[in-house]
Amino acid sequence: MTVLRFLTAGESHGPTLTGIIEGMPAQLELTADDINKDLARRQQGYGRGGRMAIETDQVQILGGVRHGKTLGSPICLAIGNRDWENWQSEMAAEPQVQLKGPGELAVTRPRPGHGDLAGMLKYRTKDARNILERASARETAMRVAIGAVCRRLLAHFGISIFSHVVQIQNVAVPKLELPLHEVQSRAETSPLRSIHEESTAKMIAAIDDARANGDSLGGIFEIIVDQVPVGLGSHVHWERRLDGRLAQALMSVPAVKAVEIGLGRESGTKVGSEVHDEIFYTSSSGRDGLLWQGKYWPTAGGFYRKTNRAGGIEGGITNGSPIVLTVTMKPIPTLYKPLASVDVETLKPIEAGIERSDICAVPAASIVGEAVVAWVLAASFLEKFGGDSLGEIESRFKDHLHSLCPETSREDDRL
Ligand code: EPS
Repeated sequence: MTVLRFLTAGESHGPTLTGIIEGMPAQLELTADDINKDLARRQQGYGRGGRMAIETDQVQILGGVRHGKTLGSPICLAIGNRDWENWQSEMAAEPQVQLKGPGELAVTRPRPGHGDLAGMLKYRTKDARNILERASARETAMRVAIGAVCRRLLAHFGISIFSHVVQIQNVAVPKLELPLHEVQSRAETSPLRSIHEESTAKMIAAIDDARANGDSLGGIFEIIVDQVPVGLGSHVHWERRLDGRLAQALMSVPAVKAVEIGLGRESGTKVGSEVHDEIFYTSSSGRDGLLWQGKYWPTAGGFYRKTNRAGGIEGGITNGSPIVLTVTMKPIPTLYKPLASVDVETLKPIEAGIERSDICAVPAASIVGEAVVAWVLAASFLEKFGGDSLGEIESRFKDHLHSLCPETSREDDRL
């Protein structure tokens, strides 16, 4: 079923992060710049730590692309870690004879909330570095690169994905009725990806407070997928339901603790008539829709809704409304004023270790969220319309859009 797959490898302070995507069609325009833009977006946001001052993430495309277009072969990506320079002995692949023993560089004070202790017990090591290097959110740089490739595919078919931060700790952005392009442009120019300047100032103050107290902060962000056609995902089997797949992908982003779709948790507190989106139909083709090949295509034929409480998914299938996801991130586990822990070597109580970290990374997490959503959508897009080359996919996509409209689905309109 899944025609698209990827693997990533690489430690936070190792030489490089690597990713391979298999299943992308041939002929898709793709350059390193397309990917670097998203890598730069992930590095921003008020509240980040020292690492982002060291790195300027840049991708190298090592396979699968020739003269600016994909070949249909596996796409191999690499992002070097500049910080590797400072970690060459600690993170060397070869045995290090100058070290006194395996414990010399060991990190033995696990941080509550991080993967340190559970990972050490699972992988039978007394050095948390063997765990934290891969549990680190550094790994998300490659997921953003892979998501950027998926975003190119989706953009070719008119589908766009963006995000904005709606809460940091207890500072919530008020609900504003803004056109989606305005939400997007405000988020892109805000230091916290927030669409409301007053809230941004309060969020910055909250982050400054947390920093002064040696603490960290989480928050909530929203992801919107716009101009998505009806028919991605399926109701027929559990693992094909798009809502389930999106939730899994988003929950796999470090520190994400909750994912909501549409009304989300609020839907459990309302009656059905306040939750479900009534169905209407218009035969006029002038309604806003998916802009593709210079023409607006209604995303669900002529069917439309006046509300979008479902968040764009019914029965595990996109219904033509924008997909709206709300994602909650917990505070980062590294605290500069550490919590209680136990030294795994001495088994004595001790303060948790301190690894360089961020105070708040919610804006960065929202870019990672966009990327993993792009991945899930690209995979389900290729399941529905897939082919070896872009042209083949375009034919299938056009056929689907035609089939949705009774007025255009005549046999002679088909490709
Ligand atoms: C991050 C890289 C890490 C952290 C942060 C995010 O680099 P370093 O550990 O060298 O500072 O800054 O990771 C975490 C918060 C974490 O818990 O691992 C990145 O590239 O986003």
